[in-house]
Amino acid sequence: MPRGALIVLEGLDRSGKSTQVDRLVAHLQASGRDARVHKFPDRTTSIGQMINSYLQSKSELDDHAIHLLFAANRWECAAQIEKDLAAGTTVVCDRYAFSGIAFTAAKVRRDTRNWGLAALQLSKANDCAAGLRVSRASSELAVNWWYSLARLTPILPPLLSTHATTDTSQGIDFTYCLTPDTGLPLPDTTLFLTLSPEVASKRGAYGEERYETLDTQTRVREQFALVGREMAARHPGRWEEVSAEGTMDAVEAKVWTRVQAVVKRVEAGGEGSELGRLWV
Ligand code: NYM
Ligand code: MG
Repeated sequence: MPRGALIVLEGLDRSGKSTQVDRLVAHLQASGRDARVHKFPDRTTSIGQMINSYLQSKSELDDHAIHLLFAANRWECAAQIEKDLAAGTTVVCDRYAFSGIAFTAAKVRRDTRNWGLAALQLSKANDCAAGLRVSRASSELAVNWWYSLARLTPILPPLLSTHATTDTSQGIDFTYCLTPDTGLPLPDTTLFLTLSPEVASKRGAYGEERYETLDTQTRVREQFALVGREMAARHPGRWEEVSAEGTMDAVEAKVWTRVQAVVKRVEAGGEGSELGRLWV
């Protein structure tokens, strides 16, 4: 019996991924195949519950720690995915390691945040009302504006050096981001649903979750482009962009055409049809 195919759908929040995943599974089943969805993060496990609480801002975690939890959440499901594939079931993942890389790598770089923190510290030291505004300001612009004022005072340098050495939680290297998922089952194809962050944000209000802002989604989109480049270099032919700008039916048809071709190739067996390992 041929193994099942591993299919991944990726995209920004509100790109229509989950809808397309459901429709794809319906197509697979209607074509007589066994198919199963795996959504990441899988919030049902105990690791998934920690992730859920982080996404809902009920807990704070170091950027590395949450990154590793997302990867661990995939690893704890990897054996089941492989088992399903071996049994001939097609597995469709709603997000995978690529979201892991893009969302973490998109986090604000260390420098900016450290400047902001230092400015904040300084403002507290001076008990300055303007500085307190920085603590509530979410935009880097405000932080930078306050910093340009703050740097004119002599108290800043020692504060900066303190933070430069103690705060290592912001800004994570791209290569670091992809490492923890090395060796996971390699998707036979990943379809990246492209939608400009502006259009996505107009599709309906973002939810309450972390990362659901236009600013973050724009940075995530840039990182996804780098992920696509990495895939082209390391696993050519396994990353495809599919425009998600059309109607749901139009997107559904494009997704099904592409997936059908991949599923048939895997079913045919032969060279290159065995399950690969991500980044290996
Ligand atoms: N997310 C998802 C990550 O930051 N890293 C990951 O590894 C994965 C799989 O979680 N904004 C982010 C992307 C989403 C959020 O996903 C929750 P969803 O599909 O909205 O439930
Ligand atoms: Mg979401």
